[in-house]
This record gives sequence, C-alpha cells and structure tokens, in this order.
Amino acid sequence: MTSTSPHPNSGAPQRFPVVIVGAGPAGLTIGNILRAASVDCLVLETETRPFIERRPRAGVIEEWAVRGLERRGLADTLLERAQRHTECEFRFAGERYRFEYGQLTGLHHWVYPQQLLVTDLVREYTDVRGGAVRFGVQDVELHDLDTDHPSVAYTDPETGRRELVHCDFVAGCDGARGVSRTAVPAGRARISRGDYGVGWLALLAEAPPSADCVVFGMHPRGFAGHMQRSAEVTRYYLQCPPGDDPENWSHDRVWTELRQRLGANGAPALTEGRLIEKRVLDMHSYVVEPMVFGRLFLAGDAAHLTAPIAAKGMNLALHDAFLLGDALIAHLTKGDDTGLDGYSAACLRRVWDYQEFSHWLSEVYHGPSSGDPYRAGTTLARLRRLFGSPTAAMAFAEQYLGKNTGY
Ligand code: RFL
Repeated sequence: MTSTSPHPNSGAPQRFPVVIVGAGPAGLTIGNILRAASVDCLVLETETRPFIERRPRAGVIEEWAVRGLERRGLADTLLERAQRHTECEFRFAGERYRFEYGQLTGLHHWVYPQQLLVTDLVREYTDVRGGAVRFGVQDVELHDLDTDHPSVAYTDPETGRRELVHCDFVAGCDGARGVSRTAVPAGRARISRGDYGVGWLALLAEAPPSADCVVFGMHPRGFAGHMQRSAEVTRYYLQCPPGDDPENWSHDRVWTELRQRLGANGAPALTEGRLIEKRVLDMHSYVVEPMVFGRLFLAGDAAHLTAPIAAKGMNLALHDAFLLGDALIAHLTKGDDTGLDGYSAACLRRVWDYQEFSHWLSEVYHGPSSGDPYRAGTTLARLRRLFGSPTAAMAFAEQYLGKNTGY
C-alpha cells in the first residue's frame, strides 16, 4: 500500500493511506509499525524535530511496553541505555518504608526519558524506514472524517502555502492540546473528566539523585516526589495549589519544602542543585469514549489524559499505538477489520484500569495534606496495609507495574 504522491515536499497533490497527526510516542510508534509493513503514511507535527527530541516528559516504561517496542524493532537503544528500577520508598509519619516490587514479582520498571525514546523513534521512522514527516506545520484541520475519503489540511512552514492531504485513515496522536479530539462533534463521543483538585510543581534539578530509588513523601504539608533521571539531573515534584505560579517557588522555598516533605528518620540529606525546569501541572484526567469517529482513530493523550500521578500516560499511548498500528495493517493489507472494530474497546479496558489506579494513588499522596482528618486517617491505613499485608503488597505491585494481562 503506497502513497500516490512522489514525496510530501514536492508540492504535488498528496495522498497517503494514513495521516498521523502528532509525532509523540503514539504517532511515531504507529508510523514505524506501518512502515515496517511497507504501508505509507505521513506524520504531521507542529514542533521542530530538535524541539521534540529535547522536550522532557515521562521516564517510567512498563515491561510489557518495552517488550512490545522490542518485538517491533524499536527498543535497541532503550534496552542498552535504560535504567531498571526494582524498588521505591514511601516516607510518611517520619519513617521510611522500602517497597521491593522487583523481589515481590520478578519484574521491574524501565526508566528512559521520553525525549530519548522520541529521538530513537524519529530516527528509525525517517532515517531507517523512510517514513514521510512534516515538522513545524501550522493550522492542522481534519475534514470529512465521517466519510470514506477524509483529508487533512495544514500550512507548510516554508512556503506558507495551504496543503491538503487525502487519506483513508487519520490517526489522531496530537496529545492533550491537539486538534484531533476537538474534531469529534459533540454528541458523537462522551468525555469523562476527573479533577484531583491539586497541582504539582514539576522540577528538574541539576543535581545528582538524593536516593537510590524513586521516593514518595506523604506529608501534612503536601506530597513530594523524587525520581532519578541521570547522574546529573533529578526530577522532583511538590504538591501545590492548582494553577499556582511557578514564580511563587524560589530556589530556597523549593529546597526547604523538599527537605521537610521528604524528611524521615535515617533519610540521607538532599543534594541541592540549580532548578532547570519549574512548571505547574494541574492534576486532572479525561477519557474519550469511543476513541473512534468515522475514519479518525484517537491514540495516546489525544484520547485519554492520565495525570502523571502513577506514570501511566506514555504506557497507555504505546498500548494504543501497538493496537492501532497492527489493526491498520490488517485492514490495509488483508482487508481484515477485526482490529479496527475492536480498537476502542480494547484500549479503554486498560485505560480505565490505569485511571482507577491513579485515582487510588492520588488519595494516598494527597490525603495527608487534605486538612480532613478522616481522609488523612484512611490514607495512612492504605499505606500501613501495603507494608503489613503481603496480599495487598502484591496487588499494589501488579498495578504499579501494569502487570495485569487479563483485560
Ligand atoms: P504527546 O507526547 O503529547 O505527543 C503529541 C505530539 O503532537 C504534537 N501536536 C500536534 N501535531 C500536529 N498538529 C497539531 N495540531 C498538534 N498539536 C500537538 C505535539 O507537539 C506532540 O509532539 O502525546 P502522546 O504521543 O499521546 O504521548 C503521551 C505522553 O507524552 C504522555 O502520556 C506522558 O508524557 C505522560 N507522563 C508519563 N507517562 C508515563 O507512562 N510514564 C511517566 O513516567 C510519565 N511521566 C508524564 C510524566 C507527563 C508529564 N507531563 C509533562 C504532564 C511526567 C510529566 C512531568
């Protein structure tokens, strides 16, 4: 299945079997899967290639997702360079509690910064598999999605000319702020929303990690998190009011709060460093159902946002991408519609399971600082159960690792 246009840069009318809107983990994975089966596609991305290769975001990837990438020839560098995490630490009521999920399950988390995965996926898609991509496009619009001849229009950044691409399918992979989700008319999809009512100040510190694992601090002053990213850079989170201004958080205030909220008996002192990223994330989630409108198939954050509470968003994006890539190939090369017909329902089973876990974990993180002694009490009970009951610990580990296969 090939495109009728010689090259997307030619200015000639373009036609591709699949147009992919957005070059994040979801869009690039779908593009790579299609190219491996010699199906032509065009990726449209509003940002430049250097920008998406440097944009810091996720880090935690689950084992099944890594194996899914590996099976599709997309994990060589990741398998060489990613860290493996086998334990994390909860700090509450002034004490440290180690949670050894690796020992418990034999499984681990992979930690590989999202921008490195994006870099690998772009290189493989364009330089190895010969995929077509347009970076820096503007004003992307989706047309005739409810017909069998959809199209996508965009403004070319170099010529300023409006381009129209005809296609059979559109993969809407343009994240939480893209245009794909809004192209679904009201009444053709239900959007469920969850708002946790808190913000997280997301920080990147130019400092080596202050612990040998991920640390979660549950404190009456608010949640704090510590995540190793590299030998030189560490990610920290501080719970803050939603919509707070990052400028309210001076260097001194950040480190004072981190020391208080992550403080516990026997905990090593935090290694301070310059804050190279400081932004406030509002903790909210949404799910679009179904994830399909006519010839538009939504994938990743475009279809469902999972607040980064449980580090699940990119994992879900990859799950969607595997299913959609395989389903499009089955349809385009064999006329088999089973995958496309079942796509939305198959994605949503995992999506809702991860949403529920994020919801549960949010209560654990934010209950102690809610100001409500009842919520604080039940939160502490959850944490103590985790360290007092092997069955509860195993159930938590399964969800934390995304180990459930029974969807
Ligand atoms: P992305 O990565 O947002 O990519 C969408 C791409 O679409 C482009 N775009 C457009 N392109 C064309 N036309 C338009 N109109 C467009 N509008 C936007 C964008 O420039 C972008 O390149 O979506 P995708 O592929 O669905 O991937 C989702 C993940 O990025 C996201 O879920 C994760 O980053 C969430 N997340 C985490 N997920 C994990 O699984 N593990 C983690 O450890 C983890 N940590 C995190 C996170 C998200 C965070 N933030 C920034 C909210 C940590 C943080 C701080």
